[in-house]
Amino acid sequence: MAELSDIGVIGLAVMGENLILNMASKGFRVTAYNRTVDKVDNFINGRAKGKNIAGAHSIEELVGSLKSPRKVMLMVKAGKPIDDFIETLLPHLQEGDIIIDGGNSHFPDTERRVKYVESKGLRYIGTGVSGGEEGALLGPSIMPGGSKSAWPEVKPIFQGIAAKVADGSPCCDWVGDGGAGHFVKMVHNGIEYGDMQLICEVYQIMKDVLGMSADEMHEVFKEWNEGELDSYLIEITRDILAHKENGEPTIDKILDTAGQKGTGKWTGTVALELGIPLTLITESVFSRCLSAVKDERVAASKVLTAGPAPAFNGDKKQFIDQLRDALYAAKVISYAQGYQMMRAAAKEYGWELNYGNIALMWRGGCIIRSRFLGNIKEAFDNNPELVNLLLDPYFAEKIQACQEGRKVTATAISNGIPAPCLGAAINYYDGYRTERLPANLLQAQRDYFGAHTYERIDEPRGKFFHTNWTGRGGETASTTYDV
Ligand code: NBP
Repeated sequence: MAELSDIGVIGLAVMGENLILNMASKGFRVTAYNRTVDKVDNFINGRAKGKNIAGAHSIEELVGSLKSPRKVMLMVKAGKPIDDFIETLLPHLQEGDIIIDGGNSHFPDTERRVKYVESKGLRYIGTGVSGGEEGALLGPSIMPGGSKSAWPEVKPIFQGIAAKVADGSPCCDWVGDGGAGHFVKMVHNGIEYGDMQLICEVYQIMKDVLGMSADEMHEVFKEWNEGELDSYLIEITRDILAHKENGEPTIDKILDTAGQKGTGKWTGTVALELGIPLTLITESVFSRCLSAVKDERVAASKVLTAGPAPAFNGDKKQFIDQLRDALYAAKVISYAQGYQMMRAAAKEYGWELNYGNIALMWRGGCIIRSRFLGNIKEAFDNNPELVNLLLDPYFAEKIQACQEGRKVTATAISNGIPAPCLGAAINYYDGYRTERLPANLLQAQRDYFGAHTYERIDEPRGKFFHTNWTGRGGETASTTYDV
């Protein structure tokens, strides 16, 4: 009888193939299957040749090749294909077997699928896998959630193939029940949107306000990558700026419209549903939307000509330091908002999230990997109940030391350069630390037109008042006061 495999993987596109090769390189035997079966033979006779990888030409053959409890990982397009494969697999699997979805599924779908598969006596894991093609092959960040009893069964494989940080800790740990794994992956992707847009805003300010060349910017990003901004995205920006095509910077030839696949939009939508001010990530999604209407912007640039022309006559070196501070502070604020959202979701969905471990999972292998995620891990390890990252002593001190960075947003506005995410960051910071916001006026307006009532500063919380503002209204208050 042929040797049984540790795991089966369905889906031989870029992620599936590379994950299988990664698993095999770590000593696990894998059976590969794909809807279009030709791809199985191509893979087995190509990249998988001579490795501990078997090919299956049917679901029966795949399931029959696996050790019990069987583990089948789906690396296929998110959405209906996942539901279809679950239905196809169920009749062939036995109680206790495990179906794993490693694609970018939306977490409510995973919540539903966990319940459904568990109702059939099997177990289900929905896991975020980040790091793209290279990560999948050499070590991704893996964020699994779902049927907790399945975790010990897959842990050796997942932690075996995951990226490792300097002390050898794997960038993979159990996230939580239901759709928690895919939720955390969604927030990761949202943070990725924010980090990318922040770097882009800094790039445009350097280019258009300071008039820096791609080579000069390359040098600045190179230097930043050796300090506390050290991260994958700063590193690739450094390299992109140095890339030349016929002696000219390649970056200057690229059309300024950005695409998106939807995970940033999900993050913003869920933030609105949870009532979390996830302002920076949401602005980064809108920035991509605005970039996409290129023709409209070109037409508008000919009509809306009023506005300042960029001109800088300050100390360039000092301003570059302020840019660095603004970027660092805005990143901290973005992560603070992302973690607030995870706290809110944990409460809403009954998940027990370990925030320090989440930072560790993102510390390596994924697109947002960075040095400062190590500091975030420390912050939550020191205080797992930390309400807001900005209140952690390390980050509170750091952000207070970055105050010169606020001049960047002011300079961008006075030079007519859009910087929505840098602006969102400083506005959130100032809003969060403001003891008395103008919401007294807002609530008065609500009470004026809708009798929505208000609380008073000279009365205990929870007592509600209504004023007959015009003398014409009645004394009846609405019941819709909701803070
Ligand atoms: P794709 O997302 O391009 O999916 C290709 C796979 O899905 C192939 O195996 C294809 O089979 C299968 N498939 C499709 Br398309 N429609 C199907 C259907 N109706 N029924 C059954 N199978 C179907 O592959 P990928 O880029 O490797 O990504 C896999 C998952 O990982 C996705 O959820 C993706 O969002 C996620 N992800 C991707 C990346 C990345 O960098 N690419 C990073 C992180 C996560 P076929 O060969 O028969 O057409």
